[in-house]
Amino acid sequence: MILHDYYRSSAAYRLRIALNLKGVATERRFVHLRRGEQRAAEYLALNPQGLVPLLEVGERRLTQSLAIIEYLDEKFPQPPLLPPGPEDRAWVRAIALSIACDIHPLNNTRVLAYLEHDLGIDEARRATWYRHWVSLGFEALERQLAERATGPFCLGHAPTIADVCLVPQVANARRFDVDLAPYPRIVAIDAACRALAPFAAARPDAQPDAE
Ligand SMILES: N[C@@H](CCC(=O)N[C@@H](CS)C(=O)NCC(=O)O)C(=O)O
Repeated sequence: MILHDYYRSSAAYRLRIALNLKGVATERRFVHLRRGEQRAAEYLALNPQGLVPLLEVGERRLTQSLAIIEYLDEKFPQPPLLPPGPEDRAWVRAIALSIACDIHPLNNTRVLAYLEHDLGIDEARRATWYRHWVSLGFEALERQLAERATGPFCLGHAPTIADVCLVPQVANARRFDVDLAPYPRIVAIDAACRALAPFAAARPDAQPDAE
């Protein structure tokens, strides 16, 4: 398998965590997003969306981090990233999706670049935009987690797909100086996860392409 990756990509970070939890090694190719390598013809031929991560599995090319994580969970069932009960599965998927679909896309590189170059929004207002959408998402997440997250992780005593999505989003929030004080449950789950070797090895500054 070949993982197309970028150290600062939080969607790729999700996948690095999942691969580490599963103990699955891949070849790595790095796509430098700030230099625009995701828009190069040879990368678009692999992934027409021009996004990372991309996982090549033989002749097949898998895109979308959550779809790839579910693929890995089916292919390498241990340790499971989805809990056994259907209601619990729906719950952890909902946490993962609220991050991957409702928070992250509003603050993606190409969105921030559009605000800057096409709409002329200055850096201070772009930062306000960023923090607004993360805070709105985290407020709801903190309340949802308060209802169910009684163990160290989003659900129970082992990380799931919800934690795999939460940790990279918290890393992004820290990078953009989002005040995390109002979200003690999120901060505690993030700390519990990052104490685990598979999460630690996936962090952006531990990657070979980190600058
Ligand atoms: N929904 C996609 C999102 C992928 C995504 O947005 N990747 C970002 C990095 S975190 C990217 O490649 N951005 C390139 C760009 O914005 O030009 C997934 O979960 O895989």
